[in-house]
Amino acid sequence: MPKDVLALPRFEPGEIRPTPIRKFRYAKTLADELAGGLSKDQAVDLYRKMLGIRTFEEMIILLKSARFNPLPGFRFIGATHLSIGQEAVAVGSISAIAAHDLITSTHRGHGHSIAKTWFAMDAMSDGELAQYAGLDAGRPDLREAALQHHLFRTMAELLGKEEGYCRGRGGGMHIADFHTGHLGANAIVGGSFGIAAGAAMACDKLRNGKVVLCLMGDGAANNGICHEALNFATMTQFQRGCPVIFLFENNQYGMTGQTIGEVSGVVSLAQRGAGYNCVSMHAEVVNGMSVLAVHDAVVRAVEVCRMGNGPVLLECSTYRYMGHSLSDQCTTYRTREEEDAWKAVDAIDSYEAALIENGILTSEQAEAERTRMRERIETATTEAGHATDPDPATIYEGLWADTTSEVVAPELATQETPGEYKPTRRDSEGRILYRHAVAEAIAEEMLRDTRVILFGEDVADYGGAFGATRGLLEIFGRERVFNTAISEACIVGAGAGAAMAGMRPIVELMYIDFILMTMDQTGNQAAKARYMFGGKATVPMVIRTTIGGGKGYAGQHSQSLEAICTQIPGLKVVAPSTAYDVKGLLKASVRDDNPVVFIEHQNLYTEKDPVPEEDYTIPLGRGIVRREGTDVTLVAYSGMAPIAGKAAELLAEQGVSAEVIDPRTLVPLDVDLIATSVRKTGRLVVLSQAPATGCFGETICYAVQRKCFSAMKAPALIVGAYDVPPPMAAPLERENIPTPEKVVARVRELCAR
Ligand SMILES: Cc1ncc(C[n+]2csc(CCOP(=O)(O)OP(=O)(O)O)c2C)c(N)n1
Ligand SMILES: [Mg+2]
Repeated sequence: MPKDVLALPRFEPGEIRPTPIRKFRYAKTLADELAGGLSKDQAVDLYRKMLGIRTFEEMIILLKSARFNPLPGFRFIGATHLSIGQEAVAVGSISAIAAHDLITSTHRGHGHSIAKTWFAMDAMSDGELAQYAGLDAGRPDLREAALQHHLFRTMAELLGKEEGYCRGRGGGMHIADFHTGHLGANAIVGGSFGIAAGAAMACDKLRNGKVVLCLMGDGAANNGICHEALNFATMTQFQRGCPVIFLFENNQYGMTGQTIGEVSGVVSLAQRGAGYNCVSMHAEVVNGMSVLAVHDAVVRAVEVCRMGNGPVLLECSTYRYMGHSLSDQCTTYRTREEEDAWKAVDAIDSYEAALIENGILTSEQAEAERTRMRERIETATTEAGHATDPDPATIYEGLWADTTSEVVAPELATQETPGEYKPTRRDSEGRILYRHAVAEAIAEEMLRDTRVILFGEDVADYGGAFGATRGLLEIFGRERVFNTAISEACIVGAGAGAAMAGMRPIVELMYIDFILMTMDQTGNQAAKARYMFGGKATVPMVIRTTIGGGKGYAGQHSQSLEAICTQIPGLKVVAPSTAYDVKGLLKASVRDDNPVVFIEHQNLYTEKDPVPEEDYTIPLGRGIVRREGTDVTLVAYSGMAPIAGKAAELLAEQGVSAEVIDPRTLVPLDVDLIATSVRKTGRLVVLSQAPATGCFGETICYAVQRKCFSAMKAPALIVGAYDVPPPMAAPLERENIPTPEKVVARVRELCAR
C-alpha cells in the first residue's frame, strides 16, 4: 500500500520555524471569571477541593510523626510524596475535563486522585452516586456522605486497608479508581506516558469522545518513555490527533535535581513541544499557582483534543513546599529564600483572598471551610485507621482476570473491511505455514471483534520483519493495522493504555531481545496494573515477539528471554511450536483478559502443518504429549520442541523410549501433565534454548519435583545453552544451542545412573 507522502529528494534551502510557545497568557481575575459565568458555588468549589487536598496531606505529616491522637501508636509505613503547594494544578486541570475523561497520575498523586473522583462524583446523579458509594439514595446528606466515603477510601488505601480503592494492594503510589476514569498513579517516573498515549488513541478509535489527561512531573520529561510517547501521540499517520494532554507539573525539581537550570538544556519544558510536530503540540507555559489559569489552559487543551487536533503539551509552573518525601529536609539543594518566594504566591491563600475580596466568602466563612475540611479528614483518617487489614489468605486475589471475550456483542463485530479476507490456501494435506497461522489467527480475531487492532514496527505494509502479518493492512486498513516508530517501550505502554481504555491490542516486538527496551512497560505497567489496582484494571493485550537463533545474528538478536517474562507475576506467556498451536493459542490469547506475551520462533515460521480453516482456540495452560514413552520425559517448547522430537526418534533407535511433552504455555504451566508423565518414566529432561542458569526449565524442574519427587529415579536435568550471550561464529553457535545428538547423549547418561 503506497504511503501518502513520497519520500523524494528535496534540498531547497530555507528555515524551519517552530510554532511559538506562549507563556503565562492567562490575564483574567476572579472578578472577570465571575462576570463571565463562573458561579459562586463553582468558585467556592475550587477552593474547597484545593483545601481538601492540602488538609489530606497535612494529615499524612501528622500520621507519619505519630501525633494524630485518635490513632495512638499508629505507624504510617507507606510513601510520603506530598504535593502541598501544587494543589492548583490538580484542581485546575481536573475541573476542566469531563467526568468521563481519563487521567493518569504519578507517585505524587494524592491530589489527582482526590480531585478526579470528587469531580466525577459531583457529576453523578443521586442514584449513581448512591450506588457508587454504597449509600442510601434517599439520605439528605448524600453528597456530603459520599465525599466522606471518598476521603475514607483514599486514606484507607494509603494505610493498606481492604476498604481502600485498591484493596491495599497498591497504596498511595499506585492508587486508581477505574470507575471514575482514574487509570492509576505510577511510582515509576514517566511510567504512564505510554499508557496515556495508548488510552487516548483508543478513545479516538472507539469514538467515545474522551480525552486523557496525563499528569507528569518535570523530572519525568527526561525519561526515555516521555520521548517515545510524545512522538507516538503526534504521529502524522493518525488522521485525527491523539486526544491526550501531557501536563508537566513543573515543581522545579526531580527528587533534588533541578529540571530547568541543571539537568536539562531547555528554558522551559513546553519548549519540547516544538520537537514533536509542526504546531509545537499547542504547548504553553501556565501559572501553576493559579487554579483559574490552569483551568483556563486545560479547557482550551480539551477543546483542541475534542476537535481532533491533539495532543497538547502544558507546563504548569509550581512548587512543592515539602521535601521529595518526608525524609528529605530540603537543606542541601534549595534555599529558604526560594521556598518563601513560592509560598508568597500560594495557590490557596491567594485564591482565598480573591474570594474574600469579591465577596464570595467572608474570612469567617473561609476559616469555617478550613475547620470543616479538617474535621472531614480527621473522621476519614480515624475510620481508615480502624478499617480492615487484608486477609493474607487473599494474597492472590486480583492477580488474574478470569474472564475472556469469548462472546462478542454483535455490534462489536467487524461489519465491513477495506479489503477482502480469505483464509490462507491449504496444501493438499490441509497444511499452512506457521507464519500464515499467525496472520490467519489475527485476521479472524479482528473480524470477530473491532476492538482488536495490530501495531508495531513495520507490521503494516511490510508485514513485519518475518512476514507474519503480511496482508492484514490490505484487509483492515491503517486505522486498525499500523506501523509505529521504533519505540519498543511505547509500543507496549500504548498497548497497555489502549487495553485499559477498552480495546484489545496486539502489539509486535520484532525480536524478544528488544523486550529489554520495554521492561518497565511490560513488567511494571502491563503486568502489574491489575493486581496493584486491586483487581480492577483489565489489560487484554497480546505482546507478540520472536525468538531466533542459529542464524549467526549473535548476542542481541538470538536470545531466548522468556524467563524474564515468566518471572513477573501478571503476565501469561505462550510459546507454540506448530502452526496448529499458533492459530489456536493466538486466538485464545487475544480473547484472554490478561496481558499475554506470545512468543513465536523465527526458525519455525516456514514449517507447515495441518490447520483447520474453522475458528478454534486452545486453552492457555494446557500442554500436549507429542510422543508417548516410558523411560524418560523430554519437555520442550517453541524451537526446542522439534529438537526433542528428533532426539526421541534417535533414542528409540537405541532402545530408549522417550515421552515428549510440549507445554505450549509457560504461564500458566501444565505441571500436572508433565508430573503425570514423570511418575510413569521416573526421569525428566528439559530442553532450553536459553542459558541453563535461570532458564524457565529450572522452574519446570522445580515445579515437577515438588509434585512427584518420590517417583523420580534420577535428578531432573536441563539440556540448555551455555551461560554466555549467543555467539556469532557458526561453530560456537552450533555448540551453544542444544541439538538432538546432545540431548541423546545426556539422556543416555541419565538412564545409565
Ligand atoms: C524510573 C524511576 N527512576 C527514579 C525513581 C525515584 N524517584 C521517585 S520520584 C523521583 C523524582 C521525580 O521527579 P518529577 O518527575 O519531577 O516528580 P516530582 O517528584 O517532582 O513530583 C525520583 C527520582 C523512580 N521512582 N522511578
Ligand atoms: Mg518535579
